[in-house]
Amino acid sequence: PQSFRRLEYRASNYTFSQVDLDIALDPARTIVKSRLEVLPGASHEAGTPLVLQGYELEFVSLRINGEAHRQFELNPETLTIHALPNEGKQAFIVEIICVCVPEKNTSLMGLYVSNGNFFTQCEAEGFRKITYFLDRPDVMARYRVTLRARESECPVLLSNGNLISAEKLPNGWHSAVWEDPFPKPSYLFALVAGKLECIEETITTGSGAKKLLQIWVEPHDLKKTRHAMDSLIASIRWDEKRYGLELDLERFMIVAVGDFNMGAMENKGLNIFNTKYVLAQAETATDADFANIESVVAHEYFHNWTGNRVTCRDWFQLSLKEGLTVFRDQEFSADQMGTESGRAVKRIEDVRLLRQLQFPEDAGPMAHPIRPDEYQEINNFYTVTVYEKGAEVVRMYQTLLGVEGFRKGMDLYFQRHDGQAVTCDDFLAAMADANGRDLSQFKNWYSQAGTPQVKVEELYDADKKQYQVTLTQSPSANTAHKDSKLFHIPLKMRLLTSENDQLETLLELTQGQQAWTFDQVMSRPVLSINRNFSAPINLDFDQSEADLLTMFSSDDDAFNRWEAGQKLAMQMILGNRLPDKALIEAYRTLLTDSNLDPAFKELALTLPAETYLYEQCASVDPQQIYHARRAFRHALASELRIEWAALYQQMQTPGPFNPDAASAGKRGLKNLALSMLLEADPLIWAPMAVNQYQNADNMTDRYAALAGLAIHGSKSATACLEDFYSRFADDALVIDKWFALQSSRPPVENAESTLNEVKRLREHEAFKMNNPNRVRSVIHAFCMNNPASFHQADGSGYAFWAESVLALNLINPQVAARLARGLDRWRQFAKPYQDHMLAALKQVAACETLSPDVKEVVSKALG
Ligand code: BAL
Ligand code: ZN
Repeated sequence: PQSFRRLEYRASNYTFSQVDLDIALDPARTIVKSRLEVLPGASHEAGTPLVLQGYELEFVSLRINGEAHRQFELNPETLTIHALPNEGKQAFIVEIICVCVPEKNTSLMGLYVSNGNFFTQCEAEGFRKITYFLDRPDVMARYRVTLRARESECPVLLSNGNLISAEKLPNGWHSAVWEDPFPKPSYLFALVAGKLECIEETITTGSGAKKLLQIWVEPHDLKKTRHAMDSLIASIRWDEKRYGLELDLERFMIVAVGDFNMGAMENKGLNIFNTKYVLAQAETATDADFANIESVVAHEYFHNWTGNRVTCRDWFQLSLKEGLTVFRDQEFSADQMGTESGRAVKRIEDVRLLRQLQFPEDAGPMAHPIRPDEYQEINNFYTVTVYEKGAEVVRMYQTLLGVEGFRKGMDLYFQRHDGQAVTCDDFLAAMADANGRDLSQFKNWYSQAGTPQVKVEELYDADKKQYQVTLTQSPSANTAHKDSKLFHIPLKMRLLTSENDQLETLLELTQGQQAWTFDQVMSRPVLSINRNFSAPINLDFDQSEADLLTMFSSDDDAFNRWEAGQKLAMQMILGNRLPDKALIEAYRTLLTDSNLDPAFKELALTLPAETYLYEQCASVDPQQIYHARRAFRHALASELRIEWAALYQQMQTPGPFNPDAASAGKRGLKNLALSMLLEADPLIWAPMAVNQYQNADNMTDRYAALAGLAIHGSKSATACLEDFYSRFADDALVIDKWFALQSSRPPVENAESTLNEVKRLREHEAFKMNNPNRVRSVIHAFCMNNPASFHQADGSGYAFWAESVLALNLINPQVAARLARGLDRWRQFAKPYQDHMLAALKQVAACETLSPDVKEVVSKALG
């Protein structure tokens, strides 16, 4: 397979100034006419051919400067045009006609049909499935798009930018012309056509300009769009206030589609979203759904500046836009929480996700720097490393430079690069120059993979009242090599003392080992370090359980307070211990503290995920970890049952449903209490759960009750599951929840194995192998989100995985490749798991028709 390397970047030989597209939409045969104004590129060499990318297209004709042109070669992935006028030294016009077949497109890249409507997905390299093109992000052009379709089938015709005109055509056809005033790369092109309706609102932005905002959905979903619209307006306001960035187009549209590979896509002025991240109503969406919609709407909107106005020079720079935009959406969501403790809760959630998903990636065969050096299939690099670790790297600039310094850097970045396709180095230079800082060592975060480790050693001299901390950094064992460079690591710290007289300071660890001494420390302090998770590292700090308990009860940094509790629980679970008396009492004090945010309590009482526990073991026995964690949870449930029962009552939220952070936090804690009560005694508490299930006025409560019953093996679960299905049979997103709940159910004593149930769900009339949301809710949920059921000693889970990867490979390579990542960490497991995983990987690798996507993942796992 072909590999692409970052250092082999060459500027394009040719570029386009203007692109005119005329697209006649037909599911079976869409005719695409393009007119390209071609210019020699910055590195143009006279006489070189123009090589356009094109994939799965039927070529019809080629003209240059109005004349039929025959000097070209057609290959499966390229159209190479020779004998260009004037050796290509001056501008010329290329006109191409080609055909694509949207109804046959199950990859959901390029132009495809979903429920009778047309949609596109072009990032990263989908535009080449629509027409022959220089399909690379550094070729930026103005687009004028004419869409034609049968009016009865496609009354709505949308593309990027502004609507210029619309007209009726003969034979029941009609057309619309759209023009995007901003030059853009092809990956930001979009069209949507079909039977859709919208809600709309006009707002006035900071400079006084009027903007039209629209959210387009299938007509029956209109009632579920209010929250997305509110989220969009809040995002627009936030970006004006925090970064002085205004919406630049006359209109901004969001369209929801039920068949979509990712969460959403930031096409200029025409964002296309997975329905999952648009549609919400109290009865059908959980608090988590509401929060996710707000953050994804914000993320895509923020891309308008970080991604679209300033884009990536090449795909190795993906984190330039993604890391930065995730950081921006995290900050937005934190502000939306409305309180300091809300901000901390959001930070804890973000770090938990990073450590559950990104740390394992960085420790496995797909480890890559946030700016990768090499890939075979770029679709495989839309990873938690590029996104979430990328966001951590951006956050570290802000930690080092301060909020104001970071803003100065952003301002300079836009001043220098608006309208350009640039690199991560350009972003770093803007941050450094705007603040007069030397960030040359900080660059290593972009080039080295792996989670660094920082060892902490402390020394307190009671006579001298002196405290010393020594920090030693080392690269991750997975990615270290002889030329590994040192990182620039910002670590926030504070000495917790009974006098409470030490302030928070920022340590900058830049050498292999550094020591800091603090004077006038009157009593032995407890060190609170890497506060608010200021750096994405693993701490190697042998803190005593007594110190951890002190932090868990009183650290003023909410993140580290939470972290201390997690560390205590983790050590006990891994040591196969139950919570000791001191920890139970600490939990009890925390749960009954009426000054604490309920959302924080919920996080503090939620145990580290199994997959995070795996990361702490040299040889993972998944069943042993599952049982140790479950026993620990059971002890917490029983020992604190009086507190759980009281919280269940206290955390009720009477009155109409409100998805705001405070209400959601209460519901979260109430539902954790319910789950703990069911854990303590399913027989006693099942009737209360059934009552909550039946009488809930919102999905959060209804789903939590249903999940509690199913997970804890209650006899009432079956009837409630049936009821749930019939209540919501017409709502695809809710039926996804129904599938996912059953597929992610951990093993239940005396019940059928989850695998058998998953196999039955796969035969269910509502299961569709070509709908990514449905597949993710059954197959991915089981293989990637249900470790205790998936990792069976007989290897049956892995055989199911292999069969599913191979089936999906033929339908949708991206969805298949995502699932293929499920066995990345096979080497980490004990026998016999490891042997069965290896066999399953080899079975997939042996397939002769593997897509490049799956092939890259599986060969790296085996490599
Ligand atoms: N650019 C792909 C989808 C997203 O990150 O917003
Ligand atoms: Zn993004």
